[in-house]
Amino acid sequence: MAIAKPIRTVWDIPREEQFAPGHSMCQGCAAALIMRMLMKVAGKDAIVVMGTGCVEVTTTLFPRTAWRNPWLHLAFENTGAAASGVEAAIKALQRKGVLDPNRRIKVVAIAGDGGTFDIGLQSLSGMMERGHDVMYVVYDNEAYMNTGIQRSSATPFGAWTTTTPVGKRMRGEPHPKKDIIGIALAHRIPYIATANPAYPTDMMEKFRKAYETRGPSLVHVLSPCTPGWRIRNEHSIHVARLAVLTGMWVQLEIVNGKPRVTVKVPKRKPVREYLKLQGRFRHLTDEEIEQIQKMVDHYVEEINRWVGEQAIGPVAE
Ligand SMILES: Cc1ncc(C[n+]2csc(CCOP(=O)(O)OP(=O)(O)O)c2C)c(N)n1
Ligand code: SF4
Repeated sequence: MAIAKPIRTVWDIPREEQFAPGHSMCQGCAAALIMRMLMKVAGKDAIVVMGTGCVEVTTTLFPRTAWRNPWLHLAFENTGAAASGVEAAIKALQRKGVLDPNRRIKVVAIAGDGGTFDIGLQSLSGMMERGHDVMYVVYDNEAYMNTGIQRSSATPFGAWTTTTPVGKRMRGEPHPKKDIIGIALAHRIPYIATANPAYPTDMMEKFRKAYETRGPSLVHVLSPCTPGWRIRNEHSIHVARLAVLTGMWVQLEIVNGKPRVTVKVPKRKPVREYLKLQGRFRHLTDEEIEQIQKMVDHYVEEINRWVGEQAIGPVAE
């Protein structure tokens, strides 16, 4: 039985709220929106397993909680392992008849980019490799935000963070972003997607499909962070959309290894438009922006070749 109806337009978005207001996320935080939309789709029968990060520290200020679902807090490094354990326990209880075997109870694991790309990578890998029936959502704000904006391996090339400062010896993050989708692909899991809160119905439909998948699924969501990206509160969704329109972020869905682009961009905007709104890129020179443009052009070429069509077009000013 389908869990939620397909989400094609805003009219399909469930009205029920499983994520309560009153948390302490920053104004303009995209992760707050992402969690609200995720939980609308997941509904009442999800068990949330969460690694340490902004979402966790801001939504569970003792003695209150914003989660109307069963919720388990994990250390940074073991979100995937704990999610696997909860899923195995559900199976065992259903087998013994303690829980209704026909009830679809799904484990939803949530972690930041630091908790996923870096410290939690081994436990995520184990979860995917063993084939657990877990939906894993990584909200990627591209740094360790709740501890004060330290870089992660998801921080993009050239971005300022407190551990990739801008000075004589360093010009922000020196490495390109780690390819978490490539890592998930190597595990041959049935459902992988990238999503973005500027495209809410696309994002929620991906959450729905990931939730419905039997076996491991991973949704990688771009999550603009107002203090960490040095953006105005009211710009977070605008910036998220520019990530797609410039080709910095491609909206992908990979079902059983077959990729497609869900939001095509026939004419791409120059990356400068994405970078110029963000204080973390303020120091970049014209040459450095050109270097990032070339990196994005190359990435877009690779994606187009992979999906077998020109899903993302050339830069048109
Ligand atoms: C092994 C370990 N090292 C360091 C920490 C401290 N710590 C807690 S949350 C966090 C950063 C989390 O970053 P990310 O997963 O990107 O989430 P965000 O805060 O950006 O939402 C760190 C370093 C920890 N809890 N455990
Ligand atoms: S620091 Fe960033 S990710 Fe964390 S709550 Fe604030 S806006 Fe959201």
